[in-house]
Amino acid sequence: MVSLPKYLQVSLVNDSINPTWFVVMALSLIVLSGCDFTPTFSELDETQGAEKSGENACGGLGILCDVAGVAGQSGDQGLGGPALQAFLSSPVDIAKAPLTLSQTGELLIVDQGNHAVRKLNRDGTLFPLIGSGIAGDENNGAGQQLSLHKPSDVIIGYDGHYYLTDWYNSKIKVINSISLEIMDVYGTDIGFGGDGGPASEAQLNMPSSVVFDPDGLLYITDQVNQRIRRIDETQTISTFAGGVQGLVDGDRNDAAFQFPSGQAPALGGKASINTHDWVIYIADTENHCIRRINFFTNRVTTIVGTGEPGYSGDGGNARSAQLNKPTDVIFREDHHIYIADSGNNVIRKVDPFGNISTLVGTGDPGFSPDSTSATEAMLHNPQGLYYDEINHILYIADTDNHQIKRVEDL
Ligand SMILES: [Ca+2]
Repeated sequence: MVSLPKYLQVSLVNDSINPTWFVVMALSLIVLSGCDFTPTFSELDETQGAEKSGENACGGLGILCDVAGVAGQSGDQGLGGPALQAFLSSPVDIAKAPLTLSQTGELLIVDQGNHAVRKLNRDGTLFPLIGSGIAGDENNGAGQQLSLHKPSDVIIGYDGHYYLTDWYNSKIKVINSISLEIMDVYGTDIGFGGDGGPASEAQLNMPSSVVFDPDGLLYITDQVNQRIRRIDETQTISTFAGGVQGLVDGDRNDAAFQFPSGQAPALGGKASINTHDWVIYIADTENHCIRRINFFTNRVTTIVGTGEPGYSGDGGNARSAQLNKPTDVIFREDHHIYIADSGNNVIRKVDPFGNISTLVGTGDPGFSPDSTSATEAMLHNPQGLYYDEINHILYIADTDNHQIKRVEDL
């Protein structure tokens, strides 16, 4: 057991390295408890003293609903109260905590401008979870005693712990979801180095997101280093794909990506994984494309976009369509993908046949009243997505509106 990463140790101890176990556990608990993220009127009525203003009855297929934050207003006020009246600052990512944890399926929000991760409880109340709110890299304690610097992404590992991408610190922090203490840190300081050695001693350059493959190996979009790094079962880090700036498909060792770089670059290159088919999807932000890495063929393929920025192609094949600085892409189990087409202020959707459409947004930056039809509603530079497979809800980090929104989509 000695140098195994924590997530594999837990899995092996439980004799359950197969991620299917985890999904089945989560599904069965959801079924048993009948949990849905959105509280109903009756649930709130039963909760003495609950803030009625914290819930949101908005809903319906294709209707865009507010989840947290106040439209167009950045800040950190209102924690401990209704999320719809609390302030966020440039939120960029969302994840839903599994019901196998002691918590109850709450939503995690990466509140980048506040250097923090917030927790949205099922009753609609927003709480601080990780981060002091002051930019830094302190590790003296747990939860709010830790400091972060512009975190960009969070996922929940097969071990149930949080894998937080601390973007401006160029580190991946593994945070115990119960004690909220740091368990592991990958990356020492900004730069490039350490391939072939321990991930804890390597250098990353503004990593923007992490994903796990079904074997529990961790993949990092190492944004400014223009590559995907991999941490294997011995905690050794290597370059998995890319390494130079460009738009080159083919063998993953020769492929090239173009993620934002330079002084204070924009966020880019977030990825997600299709664990059924062993495919990683990458928002190749400055190539205005979505790329795919197939684990079996070891090839990188461009699947959405022409390479030129624009907003075109809805109703046709995604490969001929134009995107503008996509930041995030997520996969749905029935082989749809969603794209945070950030520069176009919209969310695009690609069906299993490769046809692209716009699910949310008009193309114009702005915001709209709660309960607006998604195709008539406006977003402003959305940079993060999460799809809740159980409830068919797409969550959107509407970054420049400082809000989290949701839309039901089948
Ligand atoms: Ca994420």
